[in-house]
Amino acid sequence: MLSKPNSNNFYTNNKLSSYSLNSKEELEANKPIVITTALPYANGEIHLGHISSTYLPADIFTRFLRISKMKVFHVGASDDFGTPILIKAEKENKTPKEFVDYWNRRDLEDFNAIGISFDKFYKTSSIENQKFVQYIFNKLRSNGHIYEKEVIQFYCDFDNKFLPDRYVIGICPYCRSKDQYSDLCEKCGRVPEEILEPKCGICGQSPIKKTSKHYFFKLSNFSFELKEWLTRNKNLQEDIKNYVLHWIGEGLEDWDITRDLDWGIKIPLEDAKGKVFYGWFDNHLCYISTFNALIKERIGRHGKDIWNTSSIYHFIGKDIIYHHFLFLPAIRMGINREYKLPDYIPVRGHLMLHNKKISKSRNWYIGLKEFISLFKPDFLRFYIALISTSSQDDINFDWDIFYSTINNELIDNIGNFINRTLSFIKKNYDGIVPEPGVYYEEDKNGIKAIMNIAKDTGEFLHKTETDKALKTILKFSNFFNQYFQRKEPWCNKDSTAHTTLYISINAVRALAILLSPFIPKSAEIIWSQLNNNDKVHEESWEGLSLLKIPPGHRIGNISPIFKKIERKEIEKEKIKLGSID
Ligand code: B3M
Ligand code: ZN
Repeated sequence: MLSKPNSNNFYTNNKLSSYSLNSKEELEANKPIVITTALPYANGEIHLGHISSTYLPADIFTRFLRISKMKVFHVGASDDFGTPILIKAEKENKTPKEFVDYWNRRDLEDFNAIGISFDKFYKTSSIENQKFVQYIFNKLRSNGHIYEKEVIQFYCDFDNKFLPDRYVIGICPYCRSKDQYSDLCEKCGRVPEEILEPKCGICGQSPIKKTSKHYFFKLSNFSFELKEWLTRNKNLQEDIKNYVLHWIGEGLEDWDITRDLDWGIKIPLEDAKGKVFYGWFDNHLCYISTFNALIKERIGRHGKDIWNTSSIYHFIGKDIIYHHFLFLPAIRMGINREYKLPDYIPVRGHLMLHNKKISKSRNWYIGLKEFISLFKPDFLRFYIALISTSSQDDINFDWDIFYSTINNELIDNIGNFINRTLSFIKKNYDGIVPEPGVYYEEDKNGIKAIMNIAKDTGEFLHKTETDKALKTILKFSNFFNQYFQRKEPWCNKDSTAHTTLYISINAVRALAILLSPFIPKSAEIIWSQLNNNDKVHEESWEGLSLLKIPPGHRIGNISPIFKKIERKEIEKEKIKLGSID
């Protein structure tokens, strides 16, 4: 069963016909892709829940598309307006602007530290967003989708203030949960029409009611169009679509988009002094205004045409479905789709911490900054990516499973294979990749595995199924560990061993590229130990399935890529967290 390919060029130069990305129409057309991630409120630090529900899945997807040579733009921003921010800034004796500027910087620092790679991270309070939001409002108004109405507002006589949204706390009229904000029930995800047993959020007294003129967006104008859009769009998760359709069936309430506050985007009308837009009117528009600002910076053009010819992805967590499946598309419909609607809205569930809901106030919580001061950011990315399903199901962070996943899967499986291949060549061949000799069945299977892996993993990544993609990579690495073990290249230095090492080093190369969307820093280290001149992220996904490391190539300086986590480090974190059942 011995055979030898005519020439190694067969593997190195051929374009692999088995691999094509034509499963999606945008890839065929090489359409640009716009990726947005839900905007973090500028009032507290990024924690593991944010990373797992939104930013990491989006970043892995972004990095995968970049290395697949797609034109991709990932935009984000801090969400700077809203009453919780005002309340917190007041407590800290800061102006709202000082307060949000601090958190905008801090968020970006934290995102950078964990490798979330934005093309632009901006803010809802940017001048561009303010102008854009006012433009959209005027357009909605001239299209007849805005009306004025006197509303009876809560007013606290004690604090001398109108009390919008989070300044009022009470019982959700739908699900009867206590201590819910008047603008969003965190239990059932709905927006209460009228909260029950209201209390002032500042002083705790019962507020009185006063009238004030507000502007309303006629969400009800769009019931039919929304239904049609939801039904037609095949890319949206079915279960979500069904209950959003159910909400529409129950009848949509118009939205009050005005607040009696100073902090916010001003309503561009003479008789609307002292009023600003509701945060949920302006924040999702910041996806577009930030994109436009990015395109202006990059190529000096208006972004509209590019937006409208791109595939649009909005990555969100499941508690903001209502806003992204109804409010956001309706507003785009209300401006005659001057900016196109999303093609995809990947929605993910919450991250639980040892099976309990994350809560900062109950100290059941792990801040991102603290986490990465203790463990490599790539460890967190690897673990979360492996458990993150592309669905609304909640996933669970568990210190013991984190420990075993990193030590057993990342280090004993992937790290071990990479390290043993590199160090074997270093020690026994002076760091020079030997010329392959005979190819046995197993060797051919190894080559096949390399040739198929770009496609197999790419298909999952394309559907933002990071967990399945990473499991496929783990299988690949496991296969090569066994291959190396069975071939026993340490027994002799003949051509059998040479073939093994030649194939193995090319599998290491494939792994570096495969892992680059998941653990980008570690992938660069693997790449430099292979002694490649460029950066791994400059490679191409398609090319990872080629055997591009030739015989005679000299590998670089090597050292173990990862260091195992010690049991005591984990025990310390568990103690910090307190009672784990
Ligand atoms: N700032 C965060 C949240 O409700 C909110 C998202 C806005 S996305 C346009 O989770
Ligand atoms: Zn509720």
